[in-house]
Amino acid sequence: VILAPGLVHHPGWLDRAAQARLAAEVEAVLVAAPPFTPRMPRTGKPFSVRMSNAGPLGWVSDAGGYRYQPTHPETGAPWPALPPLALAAWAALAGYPAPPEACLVNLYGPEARMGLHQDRDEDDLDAPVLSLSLGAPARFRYGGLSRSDPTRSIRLEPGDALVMGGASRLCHHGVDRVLKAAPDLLDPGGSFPAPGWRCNLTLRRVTRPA
Ligand code: MD3
Ligand code: FE
Repeated sequence: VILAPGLVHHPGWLDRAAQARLAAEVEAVLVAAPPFTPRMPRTGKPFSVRMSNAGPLGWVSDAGGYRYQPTHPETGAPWPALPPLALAAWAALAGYPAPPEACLVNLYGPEARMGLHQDRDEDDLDAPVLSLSLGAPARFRYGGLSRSDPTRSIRLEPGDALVMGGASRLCHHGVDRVLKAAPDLLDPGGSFPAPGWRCNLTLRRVTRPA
């Protein structure tokens, strides 16, 4: 489903079995790189979203600013390898010859939100950004290149993929709220990382390929 030029929604791209396999891969990432609480530049105000990363580079934010770095901000360890299923999703959906360098893992509790912003900390703005959703559904909002442009929102469900490239690469976006999953007696184990929580993987190319 094309939401705007360059912004493509793939509902249900991962079936339940693939969601469970990806969740297991992300669980291993979180053991090697425990979630940290990012903070706003200058003010130090904590984000409501907790984060971790996989891949050669990870996105971090603290009082010093936003940046990509090769190591965990608290443990100092290199980020774990990119989850194989995330790499496979990039190969299938990104339409870009170079592999992703950063997989940001966003963990949303029931009250967590992400305000409207642009992703522009990457040197390579030709590469798309790929998002994969797990766990609870969420209300995702997107607008235009200017912060004051009108916005629309869609519901992102677990297993959905979203590709943001081309004319949409710098559009504003955010997460209004995490939603309650429809009761599912057949699969009470489908919640990741915990009941009522949402996990989003954001795959990005950071440096320009040689
Ligand atoms: C649309 N994360 O980490 S991913 C982020 O669900 C972030 O965790 C949200 O925004 C989340 O920066 C949304 C979807 C996304 C990512 C990048 C975009 C949508 C985008 C860049 C341009 C347009
Ligand atoms: Fe973003």
